[in-house]
Amino acid sequence: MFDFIKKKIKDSINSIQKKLVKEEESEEKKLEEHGQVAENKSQERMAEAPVKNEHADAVAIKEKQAETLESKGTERQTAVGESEQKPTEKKKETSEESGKKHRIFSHKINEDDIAGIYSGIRDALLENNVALVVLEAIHNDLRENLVGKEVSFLSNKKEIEAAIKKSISDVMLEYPVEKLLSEIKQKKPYTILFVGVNGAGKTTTLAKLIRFFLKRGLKIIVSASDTFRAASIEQLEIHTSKLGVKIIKHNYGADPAAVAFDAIKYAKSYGADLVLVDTAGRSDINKNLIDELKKVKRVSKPDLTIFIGDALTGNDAVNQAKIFDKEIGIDATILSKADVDKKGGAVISISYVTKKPIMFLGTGQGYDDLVPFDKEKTAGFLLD
Ligand SMILES: Nc1nc2c(ncn2[C@@H]2O[C@H](COP(=O)(O)OP(=O)(O)OP(=O)(O)O)[C@@H](O)[C@H]2O)c(=O)[nH]1
Ligand SMILES: [Mg+2]
Repeated sequence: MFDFIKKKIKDSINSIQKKLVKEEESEEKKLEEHGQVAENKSQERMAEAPVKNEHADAVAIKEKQAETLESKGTERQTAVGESEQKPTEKKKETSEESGKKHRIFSHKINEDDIAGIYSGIRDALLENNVALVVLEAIHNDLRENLVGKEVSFLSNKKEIEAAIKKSISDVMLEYPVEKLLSEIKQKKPYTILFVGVNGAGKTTTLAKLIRFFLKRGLKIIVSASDTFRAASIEQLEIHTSKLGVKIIKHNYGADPAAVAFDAIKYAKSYGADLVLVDTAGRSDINKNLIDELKKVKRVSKPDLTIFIGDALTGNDAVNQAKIFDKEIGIDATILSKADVDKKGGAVISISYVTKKPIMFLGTGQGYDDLVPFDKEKTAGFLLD
């Protein structure tokens, strides 16, 4: 994930670094000129003095030159942060000199710098399907975090990287697994409804969650509420029999809401902790699908409705999530196929646009390929 954006972020940080090097070089040049003037003045003074002891004068000139050179050397060393002088050799700084060094060492980040950093990453984020509103939020956050900040020559890279990471992490919302598990404990049975377009990964993600919840000792009933797509019931049955959980099913064409109703009834009598309701998708979000899901939701009264989006589809997944939220109401998102998504735009945008947190990322086709979403870790991948 984020392969393309990573390079752009590095490039924009490097351009700030170059700017700092230029500033430093021009400050250094000024200091050198200052040193040269002092040297010339001292030579003029010596030339004007009466010739008493030529040898002593030559020594004095040499000493003066050495002193000037030494002080330049000290500044050069310090400017690259490699001062190896012993404390006893250190020349006492005047306040003017220390002010100059301070200027060499640090740089106050201004609007121009932010424009530079932002223009570098903006196009990359856009090309990677990050939504425009999300870009604006990242830009504002960068401004807030960085303008006026004094960065040192040596640490600026780290500080800018940290600010970019924070700005991107700030636009994402996460649904902690602990929160989900504690909610499940408080209601029996706890019903989760899975919605999304066809092929998004609903059934596979539901199967991964069976594994996840079984590992935590929870009793699960599955509702085969996709009665629309051919072979959908068999596909789910393969998973439930492999994982060893009970499935409630009707025939194809039956009312999906009635299946969910029966599954919840069975779960109550069986003392199950969880009911996971699989639903059908459609190639586009049409009225039939919305009406069907509205009815399933009305009948099953889920405690949680999760939108499953295919991360590979980028902005399409974000727009679908918006529609599902408006029409049916969603509480969280799981993005599947993050393992094959090189861009990462949906991951960055979806929670900002829907204001609903991301719960997990699907990272493969195996039952264990599901990782709790961690926004800081995710933003960290950008700078690896
Ligand atoms: N690489 C990868 N493939 C995935 C992931 N999640 C699902 N898939 C694959 O995506 C395809 C569709 O997954 P399904 O779970 O059948 O999707 P669905 O939303 O239930 O589709 P419908 O039942 O047709 O609505 C399958 O081939 C899955 O193996 C994932 O996290 N990574
Ligand atoms: Mg399915």
